[in-house]
Amino acid sequence: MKKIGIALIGYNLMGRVHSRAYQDVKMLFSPPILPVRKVICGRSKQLVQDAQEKLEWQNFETNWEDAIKREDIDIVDICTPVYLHKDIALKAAELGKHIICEKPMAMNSIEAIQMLKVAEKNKVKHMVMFNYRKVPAISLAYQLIQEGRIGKIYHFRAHYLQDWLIDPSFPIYWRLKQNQAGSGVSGDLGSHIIDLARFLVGEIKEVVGAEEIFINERELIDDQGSRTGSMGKVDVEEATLFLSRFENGALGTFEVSRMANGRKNYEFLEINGSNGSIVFNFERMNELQFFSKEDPSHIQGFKNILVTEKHHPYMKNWWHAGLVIGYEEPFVHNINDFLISIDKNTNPEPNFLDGLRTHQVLDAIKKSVQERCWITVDK
Ligand code: SOE
Repeated sequence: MKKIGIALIGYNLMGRVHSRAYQDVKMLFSPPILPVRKVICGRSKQLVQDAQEKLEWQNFETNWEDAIKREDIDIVDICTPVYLHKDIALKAAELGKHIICEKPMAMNSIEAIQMLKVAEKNKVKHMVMFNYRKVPAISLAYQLIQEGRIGKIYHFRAHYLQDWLIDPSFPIYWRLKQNQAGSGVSGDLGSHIIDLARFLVGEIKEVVGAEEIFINERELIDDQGSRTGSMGKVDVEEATLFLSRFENGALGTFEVSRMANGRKNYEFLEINGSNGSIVFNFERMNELQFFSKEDPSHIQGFKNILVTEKHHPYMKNWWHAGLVIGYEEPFVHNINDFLISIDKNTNPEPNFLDGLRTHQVLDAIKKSVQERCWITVDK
């Protein structure tokens, strides 16, 4: 059996999710190449050592360059704050290593273009971890749209809402700093629904947006993560709304927020077409609602499809019909697809071009907010 060595850079939430995904893909899927958790990397020796033990990695490093240059590493998996993505990805590509990168891919589209070019030049495989694409219900929605079951698409409507910034005493950590995260909620949550919009409906032509910071000052923390007692200015948006026109004529409505009280991870989308509609809510991620105008009129209405059958996308490797899956599984699907693409020498999806297209939409939203008008997405 072919094996492939992984270096994981970052051990927080995404590092933990990716670590489990490597384990699950090995145990439950039949990837053509077996991923081996060779080395995990993070700045704090104590924390990375704890993570190495708990997440079962063979070694640890505290310097990412040392981790990725190792001979036994073939895939570099980037789960760091956003401002580090570009340098790690460029170095990994130059060393000929394949790359998996968390979203948003970069600080902006200028960095994203550079990353794409260098990965292509060095002929390495690249993936952006837009996990929601690989939720079986979303893959089924894609299939229904491709089969023409909802007809010509008129509307795409999406919200992605969380509430962890509602507490004014929540401090400024890296996700609330422009120079480390690149943007606020737009890049973090908006990038997911922009990716889903592109995946399900098509390219976005133009946008008009509004954004807000409701709590302008929050407590600063030091390098160790301890509160300092001094206040700092929040420089990334907490909520963003935007409208879009797609190249195929559909209209889009998007809303993302970290200030939507009571909403923990409410990712909702609805697509209306000439022949039917589709509704997805991540809180019920094993279900897809489908309305078809083809149904006889006396039984027309939204039907709820439980997407757990063996014939549903990605479900044949999981349990049996009716046994639902959760947040982590779509990461397993992405990693399995990535390993297949390395083996077959094909292009994995979503890849750095998808990451770049998302950034081009994010940049257009930012410009629209600044100029208070519609902006054409620059491709
Ligand atoms: C933010 O709270 C976050 O962890 C995002 O960064 C992830 O991409 C999303 O899947 C869940 O929420």
